[in-house]
Amino acid sequence: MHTVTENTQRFSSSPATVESFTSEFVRQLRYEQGVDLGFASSDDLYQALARTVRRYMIDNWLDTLSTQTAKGAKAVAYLSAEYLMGPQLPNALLATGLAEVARDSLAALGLDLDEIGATEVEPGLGNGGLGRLAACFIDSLATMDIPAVGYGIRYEYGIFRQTFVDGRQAEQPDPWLSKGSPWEFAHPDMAVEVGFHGHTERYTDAAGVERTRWVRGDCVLAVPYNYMVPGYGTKNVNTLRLWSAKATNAFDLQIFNAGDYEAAVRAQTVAENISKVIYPEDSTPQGKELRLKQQYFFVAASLADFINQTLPQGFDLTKIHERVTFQLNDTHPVIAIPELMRILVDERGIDWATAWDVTRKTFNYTCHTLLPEALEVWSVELLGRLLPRHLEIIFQINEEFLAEVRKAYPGDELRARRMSIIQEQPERAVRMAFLASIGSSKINGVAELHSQLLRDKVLNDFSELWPSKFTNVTNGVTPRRFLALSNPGLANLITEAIGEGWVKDLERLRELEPFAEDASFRSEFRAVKAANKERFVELIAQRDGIELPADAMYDVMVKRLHEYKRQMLKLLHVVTLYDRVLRGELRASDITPRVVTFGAKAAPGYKMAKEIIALINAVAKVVNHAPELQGRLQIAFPANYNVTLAEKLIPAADLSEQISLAGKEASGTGNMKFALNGALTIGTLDGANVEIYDLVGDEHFFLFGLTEPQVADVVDAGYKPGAYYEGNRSLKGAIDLIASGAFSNGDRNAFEFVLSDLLGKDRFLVLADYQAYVDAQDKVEVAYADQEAWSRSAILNVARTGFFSSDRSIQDYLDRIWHAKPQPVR
Ligand code: GLS
Repeated sequence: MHTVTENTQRFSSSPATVESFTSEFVRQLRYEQGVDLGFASSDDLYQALARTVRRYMIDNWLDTLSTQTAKGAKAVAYLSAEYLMGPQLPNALLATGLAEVARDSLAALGLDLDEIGATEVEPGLGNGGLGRLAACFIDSLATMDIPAVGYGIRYEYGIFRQTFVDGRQAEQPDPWLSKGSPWEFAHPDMAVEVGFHGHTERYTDAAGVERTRWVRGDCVLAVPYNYMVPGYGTKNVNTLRLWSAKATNAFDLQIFNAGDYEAAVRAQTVAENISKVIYPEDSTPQGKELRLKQQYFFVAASLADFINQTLPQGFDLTKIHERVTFQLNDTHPVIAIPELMRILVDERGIDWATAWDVTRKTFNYTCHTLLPEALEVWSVELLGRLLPRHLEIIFQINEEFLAEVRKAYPGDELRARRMSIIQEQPERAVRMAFLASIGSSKINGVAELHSQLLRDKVLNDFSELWPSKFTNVTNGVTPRRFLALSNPGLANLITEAIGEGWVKDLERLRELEPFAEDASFRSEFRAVKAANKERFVELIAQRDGIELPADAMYDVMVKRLHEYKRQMLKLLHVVTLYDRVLRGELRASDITPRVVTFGAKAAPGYKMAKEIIALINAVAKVVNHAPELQGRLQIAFPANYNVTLAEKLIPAADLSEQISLAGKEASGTGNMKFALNGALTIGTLDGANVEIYDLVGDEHFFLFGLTEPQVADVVDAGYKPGAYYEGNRSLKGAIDLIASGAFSNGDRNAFEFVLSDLLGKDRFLVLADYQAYVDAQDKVEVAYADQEAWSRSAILNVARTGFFSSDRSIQDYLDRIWHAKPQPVR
């Protein structure tokens, strides 16, 4: 139960009583679901409940729309291929302030709110941090009354459901829409046609001007589905508009009548495939035609929608930048840049120079990576075939841009070649990050260190040419979902200590600092943490059949499985403890009871990541049954880590593992959620860890590992992982134990793929950071033994990480990039 009290129904357009809520619920059940209470299935109950709650947001939503339209103020259009929303019902209850009323109404009918809520299937329309960030940002935009719309794709299948078969990852489809979504509003009447293929041709228009047009080869319909995005503590309810693909001509009756049923619906299948499934890739793009189609599909629909539906009729598009800023969430939507050029030049007859000036003022670009392999490129061949006019436009942009470079750096032909949008090797391809950088007003990284590395390394030539284009906006997370909702115990404790208001003004958590010195507050804080562990233990027993002790240190590493994030390093620590116990170097009774929890999906085509998952499960199987370690060390690896699980797990954590190789994690946002919920971080100076470390202070953070410049030095000097292995007894012990078959029924080759890479290449310097990590873990053990000091540190982590509210991120975007203003609904 959440009792964050401040968001009462005062923002609701029609305040609900238990009676009115109950009668609406029963009405929904009867007249929308078509069932009697006595016959309702759990899904009927969920659908009716969701529609009941939704009903209390709609008036505000429509008022928001009319307010924003009437004011004609500048809007933010967030273009993102992913929105990892998480469960909708609890957030809607929080925003409307209806949680208590709903609970009481249902109870009066003999129903349980939590039980009904638990049947919700979360929309997994994102892979990880990038998609979750987009979801946090639209929450903050709504809360801060900013006219904003999120544009994306309504994937029919979300991110795959992970299961383990013999410890190995298997992927199941996620048909999240199979029972329908009560949160969406379909508008087939507002569908937009999106074209592909075809060719371009020159022609002379009526005024005698030479022009170009794109003759599209085929078309699909983009059907918008609207979702409400309720702000917290405000009447403002923004819109998330997700596009679904439909065939223009679903069905060819002539072919059908001739008997070829499959051919008759082929067009439908081809069209609808576009929004069928989200690509399960995180940080590495897959050069798939369908993916480029998805990108153009949602971006073209979104631009057309904004221009034709949101802007007043006849609006002068040379002023579009005064009315909207299109934020490019990574490179996925970057094809929007040539698309706007095409609209302005080809469709509206605006001259190229003016159009280019306007386009650059309209877009801004956020880069979310540092991995060179994650910078998307599309082959010239594919782009030219799928979007011939866009390729021409890109070539022209490039030509003019290179002329500018040559003028700025006469004679520096190498530089011009480096900066060209078109790469020549290994194949001719369009570098989307370069196109984004050239076509945007501002380019931002997502943490201080990341933005610095963008300037100094990844986009160095561009930052030399246009230093003032570059800025930083450190990521943030919504305190609504990740504190108020997910950790009601802590939320109440905070409110009791410092009063209301912090949910919308998270820096106020600073006022908690003196409470860290108060023994009775610390004891209440520990009680909350203990209750959160109990709650998690219960959930995981039910969900996964995993039995866990509640009275242990919860050491948690949850994030996508990626070599650079170094789940291997965490695993080597566990294996080291086991190995040392086996050798008699360490008494098991000296180990602080710990539950090491992993949660991680691997991209289905990422072999190394999948092998590491198998290895973690193999180690877990042995360690969890080793008689020596009973009650001391246990690994929990629940399958299918998602937002729903995160909301239960993060509040239970004591130790947050943020151990990526310095210079690889752009920001991280899990790191923020853990600190905000009172976990201490063990981490490297990478991504936003750096800022967390600076804010919470060295005393309250377990820092270890090479820094980014040190990493560069080690690599430049010719890194030899084998030397670390040979030179470190406990590291050698751990690796040898794996190689001996101890975790694979004696099979010495089972993990050869992982181990030979580690000893031969180790691209992410796991072995180089091993000893520092194990030493830092020893410090964790000592620190945890002093529970008073530990809770003091944990409370200070909460008090000092208010900076990481996504409200602050959005304020930074507004001040540094967007310059849009709040338009509160009266
Ligand atoms: C990511 C980065 O890897 C994360 O470090 C970052 O926190 C996130 C949001 O900015 O973006 N980039 C990516 O492709 N997936 C991510 O999670």
